[in-house]
Amino acid sequence: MEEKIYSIDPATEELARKAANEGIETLWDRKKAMKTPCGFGEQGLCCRICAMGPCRISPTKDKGAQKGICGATADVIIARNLARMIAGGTATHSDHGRDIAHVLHMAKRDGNYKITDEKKLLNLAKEWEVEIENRDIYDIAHEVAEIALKEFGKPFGTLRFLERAPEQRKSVWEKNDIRTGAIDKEIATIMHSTHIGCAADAKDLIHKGMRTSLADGWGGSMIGTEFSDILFGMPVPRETEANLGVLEEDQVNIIVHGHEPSLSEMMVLAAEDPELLQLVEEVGAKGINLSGMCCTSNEVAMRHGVKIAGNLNQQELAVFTGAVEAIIVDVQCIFPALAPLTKCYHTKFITTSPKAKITGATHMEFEEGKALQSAKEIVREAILNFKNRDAKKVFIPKAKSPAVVGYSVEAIKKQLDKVVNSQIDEGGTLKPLADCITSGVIRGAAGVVGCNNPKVKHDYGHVELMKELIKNDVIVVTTGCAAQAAAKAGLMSKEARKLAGKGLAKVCELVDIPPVLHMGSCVDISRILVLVSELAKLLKVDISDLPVVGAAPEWMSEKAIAIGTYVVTSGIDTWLGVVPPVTGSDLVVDILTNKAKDIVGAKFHVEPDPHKAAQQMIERIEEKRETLGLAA
Ligand code: SF4
Ligand code: MSK
Repeated sequence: MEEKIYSIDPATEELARKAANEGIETLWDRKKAMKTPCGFGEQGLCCRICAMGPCRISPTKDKGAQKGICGATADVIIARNLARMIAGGTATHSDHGRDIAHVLHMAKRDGNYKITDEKKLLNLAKEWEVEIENRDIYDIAHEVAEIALKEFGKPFGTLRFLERAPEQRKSVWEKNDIRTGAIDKEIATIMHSTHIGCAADAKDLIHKGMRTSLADGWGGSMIGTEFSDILFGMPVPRETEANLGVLEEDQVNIIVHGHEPSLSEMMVLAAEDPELLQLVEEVGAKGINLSGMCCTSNEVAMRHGVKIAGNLNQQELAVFTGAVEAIIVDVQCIFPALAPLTKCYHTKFITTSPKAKITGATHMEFEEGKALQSAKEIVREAILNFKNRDAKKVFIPKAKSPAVVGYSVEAIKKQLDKVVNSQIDEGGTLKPLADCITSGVIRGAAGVVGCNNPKVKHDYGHVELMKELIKNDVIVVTTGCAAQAAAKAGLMSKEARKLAGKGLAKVCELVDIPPVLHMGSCVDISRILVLVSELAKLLKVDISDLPVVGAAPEWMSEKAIAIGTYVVTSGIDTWLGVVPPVTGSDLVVDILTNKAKDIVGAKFHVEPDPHKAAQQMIERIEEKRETLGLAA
């Protein structure tokens, strides 16, 4: 059989090859056109922070420039660049969180945005000591939203959600001065400290990066997750399908792509509008087929079962099927390549956010004040475009897999209740999971998250790593494009229990879950933080003591760097499958992959081979079990 070169996913492989044969450019062609990547950039040895430069440091010690014009060493330049990447990622997730907080602030009983999960809102109000007695639920919501918005710029104090961590973790942060203040302040401080002629101490810059990263996971991302649940509903297990085979030949195919659920939720509603469905009939289509790509897909799959068209590397291929009437985007992970590509097809490429206008796209601004109206206008455009489809160009691959998605922490607890003896134990906790871990039936847990990256065969890193982990009785929780890789590979179906080790398979059967749990979008990694915090509290240990590990096998974005850093800073060892641009500094590499452990009890590991990474992760889990005195 011919070797697969692009992807382990049959739909991607089929379309990528077809595109290559037909001379249609994709990310893999542009990757090839880059030829050998810049050696300075790969190692992080270039600086363009000021106009005295750009400066490049020779990778060979004692030969060539060893300092920038200002005197910055390789250590300083690399730590500065890394800190800026963390700030970039934190800003991106947090601005998403801020937008959702604004949406909650504008929610009203007769508006487009309503409160769906009152219980979650009331719990949060109590957590934040907001008065709830004899108050209208919308007044409470507005006050909670205002408090969240103040988390971005409050002049004093630390982030409220940090209090959700176990005491031991909070002490680690306190002792090391990593307790994060206002979200925007942390990001601004990094930008300030990394300006020409400011901080020049690599260790301190990484320390600042760690503190800022907590403003992502325990700040902006957690606000995004909590408020999305309050507004749009708590995810619960739902069946869906994943891969480009979800596109329908006889329907109007609309793909939502990007991140924020405020747009995609309205698209779900608009696609059910009777007037628009009438228009669908008039144009000769059999219906509207809404599907998603990247994290916005995870959001609507978790809450409505909307089908998953694919992950990051598949966005161009979706257009290449010739069957997509519109690809509607908001923010993040949207390839500008979609603009010229959609010109070769009938597909409308519609941008909606003032934060992400793209030359060559049609911009239809999504106005949250008249959200449903805006969504309907966008859907109407897509329907009217059906008649422009060229049947000769249509090629929809067959591949798609069934998946069960929607495992919020609350949903996991509900599943676990299936094995709770209500005579003895209270339900609604993670205790059954903790018991499975302590008894050794499940050896531990792994969070596998992150993007696709053409440096790795598409989905290979995610899927191979997850398969190896579940085979060894390590339960996997996943988000983002990694989750979509798992869904496409069938790892989120009940059938996947067959691939799990004996102990994990038994647990999956008893509590009726797949061995790989879809926990949502990238901001939903905050759910994983809540999960490990609750587990640690149950076992009366720090997060860093738990037999849990993290991995980002195909990461690519600044957001992923911020995530990796907050996961490590929260006490979880994290494996990266793609080498970050830091190898030009022995000092920075040593801090990240060694000394970080002395500060926060966890560190980064870099291992591109997913099988080797899995073995290392399992060894780490076993080491932690031994230290905790858990069953061998
Ligand atoms: Fe060069 Fe220093 Fe300016 Fe960077 S900050 S470009 S190293 S002079
Ligand atoms: S969408 S950040 S490629 S996971 Fe969240 Fe996927 Fe990474 Fe974007």
